[in-house]
Amino acid sequence: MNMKNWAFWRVVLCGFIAVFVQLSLPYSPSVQDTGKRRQTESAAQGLRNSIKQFSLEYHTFGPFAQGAEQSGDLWLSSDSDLMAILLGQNNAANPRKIAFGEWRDAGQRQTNGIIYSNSGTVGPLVDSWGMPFHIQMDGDGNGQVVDPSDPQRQLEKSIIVYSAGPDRNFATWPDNVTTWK
Ligand SMILES: [Ca+2]
Ligand SMILES: [Ca+2]
Repeated sequence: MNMKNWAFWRVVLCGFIAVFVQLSLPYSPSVQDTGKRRQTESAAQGLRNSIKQFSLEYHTFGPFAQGAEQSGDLWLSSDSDLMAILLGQNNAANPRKIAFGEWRDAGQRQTNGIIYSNSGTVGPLVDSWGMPFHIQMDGDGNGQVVDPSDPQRQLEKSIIVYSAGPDRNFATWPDNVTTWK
């Protein structure tokens, strides 16, 4: 092979590599998405465990009930009120001032952690896509909660937590991250 031919094939080869790299690019966000899903799954489980610990300590879901009751069970979101209770910053609801969990600061990206105000006040706990979690608790004590993905069904759970997933929409279930599936 002479030098001219080699130069030609080198250009062709580089072209192939460039096309190949471009074709592979759309796959990298999905790898990133897997990481985000794992973080969200672990935050959802952590949140569920911390509510469980709270109910074992105080033998009630009572403090979470304010304005959240629906057909006997409690439907909440991981808002600032809930997080302040779980972090021991609400003396009326959590008089022993116990922190029932640890969560990272969501930081400037406001994802995967607690969003704090400038003055350091606890805000909502958000998933990897910046949305708070939804939570259901067995407020009527029958050992079941309604399956939010299929309201005709009951789940044999006392606490469930779910994220809206990458599309940030709770109503679209295929991408949602849940503690029971
Ligand atoms: Ca129930
Ligand atoms: Ca969704």
